[in-house]
Amino acid sequence: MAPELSVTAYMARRAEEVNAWLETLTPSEMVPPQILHRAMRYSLLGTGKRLRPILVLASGEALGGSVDELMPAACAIEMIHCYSLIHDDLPAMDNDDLRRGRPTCHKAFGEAIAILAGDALLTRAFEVLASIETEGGEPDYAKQVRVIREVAAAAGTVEALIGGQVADIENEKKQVSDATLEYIHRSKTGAMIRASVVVGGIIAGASESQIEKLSEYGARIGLAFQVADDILDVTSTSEQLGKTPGKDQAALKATYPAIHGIPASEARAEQLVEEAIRIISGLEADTAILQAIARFIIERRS
Ligand code: GRG
Repeated sequence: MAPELSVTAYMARRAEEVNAWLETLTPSEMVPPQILHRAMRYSLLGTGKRLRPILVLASGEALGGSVDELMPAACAIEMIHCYSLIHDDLPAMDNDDLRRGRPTCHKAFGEAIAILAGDALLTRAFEVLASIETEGGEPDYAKQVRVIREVAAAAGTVEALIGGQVADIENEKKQVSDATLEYIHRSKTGAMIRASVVVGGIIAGASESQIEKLSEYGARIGLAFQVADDILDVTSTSEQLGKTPGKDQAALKATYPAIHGIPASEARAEQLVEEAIRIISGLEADTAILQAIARFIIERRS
C-alpha cells in the first residue's frame, strides 16, 4: 500500500471498480427474461459494501496478482453473497422488507422472481468463475477448478453458508452453547469471507503455506465480522444499517450479545482481529491493506 492511501480510499476505489465489472457481468434488462434480469440487477447493483470482492482483490494484490485477473472471482463471490441475502430476506426465512436501504427483492418483484433471481445469481457466479484467465488472456483451467471447488465448498453445507443458515434457523428460540454459536457464525458468514481471502491467494499464485495463512486470517476476520454484525443489530438504526435492526432479538436468534453481552462481544471481536493481524503479518508480503481491513470489520458502522 502506498503510504498516502488510506484503507477507506482503497476500499472505495475497489468498490467502484467492482460495481463497473458487476454491471457488465450481469445480463442486461433488455435480454429476456427481462423481469428476472431486472430483479438480479436491482439486488446486485445496489449499495453493498463489496467487502468480499474487496478481500479477493486485497489478498490477491498483496501477493502480486493483477486486478483484472482477480476481478471475475471477486464479482462471482459478490453474486453468491447477494443470492444469499435475497433468499435470507424471503418470508420463509428472515422475512425482511428492507435491504441495502431499499425494499427487499421479493417486496419489489414478488417471491417467485426473488427466488429465481437468487438462483440465477448463484448459477451465473459459477459461469463467471469458469472464465478465470491468465494475465495473457488464456483460460486458466487449473485455477478455475481450484477456485470453483473452494467457493462451492464455502457456499455449501459443511461448515459453510447453507449449513450455517440451517443451524441458525434450527436454533432460534433455543439456549445455544458457545460452540454452537461459533459454528453458526463461522459457517453462515465466516466461510464465504475466508474463501474470498483464499481465492485471492490462489489466483495470485500463492504458495501452500501462504494460502494457509490467508485461510487462518480469513477465518478470524469472518467470525469477527459476524460478532460485529450482531453488535450492530443491537446498537444501530435502520438508516445506518440499510436493513431492519433488532431482528435478531425479535426472532430470539443465537447472537454474541444475547449470550455474552455487548462488552464481552466487543472484546471477542477485538481479540479475533488482533489474531488475524498477527497471522497476516507473517505473510512476507505487503499486508498493510489486509491489516487495515481487519480493523475496518469491527470499526464499521453499517
Ligand atoms: C439463504 C443460503 C442462505 C444463506 C443466508 C447471508 C445470510 C445467510 C444471511 C444474511 C443475514 C445476515 C444478517 C447475515 C449475517 C452477516 C451478513 C452476511 C451481513 C450482510 O453482509 P454485508 O454487511 O452486506 O457485507 P452488504 O449489503 O454490505 O453486502
